[in-house]
Amino acid sequence: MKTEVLKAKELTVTTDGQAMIEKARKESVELVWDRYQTQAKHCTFCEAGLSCRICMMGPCRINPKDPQGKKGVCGADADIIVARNFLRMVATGAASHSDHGRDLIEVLKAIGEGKTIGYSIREPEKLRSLAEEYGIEYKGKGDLEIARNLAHLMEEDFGTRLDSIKMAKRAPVKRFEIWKKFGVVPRGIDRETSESLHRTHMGVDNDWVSLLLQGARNALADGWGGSMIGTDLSDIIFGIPTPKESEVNLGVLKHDEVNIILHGHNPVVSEMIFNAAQNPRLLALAKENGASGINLAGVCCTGNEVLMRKGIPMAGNHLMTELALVTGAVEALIVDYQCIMPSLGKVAQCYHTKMFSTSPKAKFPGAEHVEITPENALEKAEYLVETAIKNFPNRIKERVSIPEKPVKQLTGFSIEAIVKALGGTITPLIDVIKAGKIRGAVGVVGCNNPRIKHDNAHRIIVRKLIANDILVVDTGCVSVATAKDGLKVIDAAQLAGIGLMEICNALGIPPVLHMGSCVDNSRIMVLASALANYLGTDISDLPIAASAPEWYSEKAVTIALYAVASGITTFLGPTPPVTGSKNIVEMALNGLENVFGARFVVEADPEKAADLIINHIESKRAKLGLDSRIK
Ligand code: SF4
Ligand code: MSK
Repeated sequence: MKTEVLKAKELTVTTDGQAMIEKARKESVELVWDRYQTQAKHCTFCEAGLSCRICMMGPCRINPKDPQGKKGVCGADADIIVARNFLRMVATGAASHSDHGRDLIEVLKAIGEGKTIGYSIREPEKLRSLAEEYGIEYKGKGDLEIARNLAHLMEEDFGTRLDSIKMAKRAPVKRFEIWKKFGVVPRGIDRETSESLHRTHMGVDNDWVSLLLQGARNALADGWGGSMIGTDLSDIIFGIPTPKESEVNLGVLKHDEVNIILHGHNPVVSEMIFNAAQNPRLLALAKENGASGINLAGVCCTGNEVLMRKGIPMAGNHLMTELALVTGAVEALIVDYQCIMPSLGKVAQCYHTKMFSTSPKAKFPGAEHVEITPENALEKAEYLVETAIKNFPNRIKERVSIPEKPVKQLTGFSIEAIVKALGGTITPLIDVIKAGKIRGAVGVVGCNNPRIKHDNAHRIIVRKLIANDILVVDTGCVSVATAKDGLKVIDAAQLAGIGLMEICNALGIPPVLHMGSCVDNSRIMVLASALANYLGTDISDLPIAASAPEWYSEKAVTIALYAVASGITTFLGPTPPVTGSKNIVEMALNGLENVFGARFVVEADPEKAADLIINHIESKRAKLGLDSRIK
């Protein structure tokens, strides 16, 4: 079937993206949008969540037009099939974040045991505060001993026999009681994921409500467990992010330097590449090879990690990863795991770019595998940087195009940084929300998706929210979209409503605060919890919301579910594959309000989605007895 070639302007709102799509077309490089189009019309059974292939009596599918009609061979109806498929998505997302968290525990353990060169405890105070939370008697102990003890107890959290993981207790008491009431207090992190897979085997849990509640428990084990451990340990090992200036878009690549792109999610590898890129021997080698320096740039969430802590510039988000290579200016693409398209090795081979995989869990076609462990990380990182440098003379100058000048951004808004900007306590934030200058806050998070014009929904929603005096915090790929749109500089306060503008100018902050990578949504949970505790209420009472306008990933499904289960109503762009079950749709859009005090809202039109979010914030204000702009 011949498919229409869409113009670059129809695929992305970003001008650097448009330029590189056009270059790729001239150079016959296949991109994500080309493959999306060749998939033609999506299967309506799969889109509705009504196809099942979990056993060899099937595969089976139920007609979306007659969902109450035919059953699967085993007798599963539409509700069971949709719920099982959904729970498997949640389990995969939870496994991904939590395995990332586990890798950081292993680094902490290696530091404690003195087995690693290059990693250290950067934040001893945060280490001690976490040790206290875990009940470790730390007085009189050195950092390394505390690190060993903490690593041990955090490993226990993955398979604990206790009835709750440790960090779930960070939630407000009222929230924890709701979790208890509905039987969704997260137990061991691995246990929840493993149980989800068990329940979705043929002939185990065949009650759609029970399957969905297990989804909530599994998601909470991620949000208040695996992800939270990932964030806190990254802070301890690599430093708590503080506000710093940086730049964004493909213009951060340099004509005269060795360009190395860092992609994936875990900062363990990128931290060592950063160290290696400071090595005087390698800097001299770069000069010998005709380059004036070594330039690191990030993409996706590894990019967010090194941007938040080191100010390393950001080249782009999920749909920009292939396009970064199309510049022809990248000597090496170094990846860890998650959201790394298998196509990248092939795109790299269209240029002189060398691609390296580094995790034993994630290998890629067209990539050289250089396995990095806490023990060998510095040595291997130096090898990777050296190989990139030696590749610089292979750059074909005629094929290089770095499309535009970078945009400035202010990043690094950890909770600690936000509290510091507020003068050391969250009281001023509560006060300005009460006074109505800031109406509320929204976490805009998540990915890009080739089904949607790249970054378009992110820009529209975030601009409209700040114009209506709603503070935006963002993570993941959204954070790149808003930075490229110029919303992460203090001057962007001019685009905010009068109240938010006044606060941003007074504090010297942008109206859109970057809180990190996708595991760092856990920071948003902790902040929401602190606000609720301050007011002696529950998270679901606060004038806050979450939004994922362009999500694609199973991790995003898990994040959205733990946000709702934590009491935060979540607005989605793309519709999740659940429409085959009327019961589940009704539960997601309405019924969950009676369980968690929050629900899902699906609205693909970003203008309408922004209006719905604003309305939600104003209605929460009214319920709290604060002034409301609801007409
Ligand atoms: Fe078909 Fe049931 Fe097997 Fe699924 S579990 S493939 S619905 S027989
Ligand atoms: S990288 S999960 S596309 S945010 Fe975290 Fe971006 Fe989504 Fe991956």
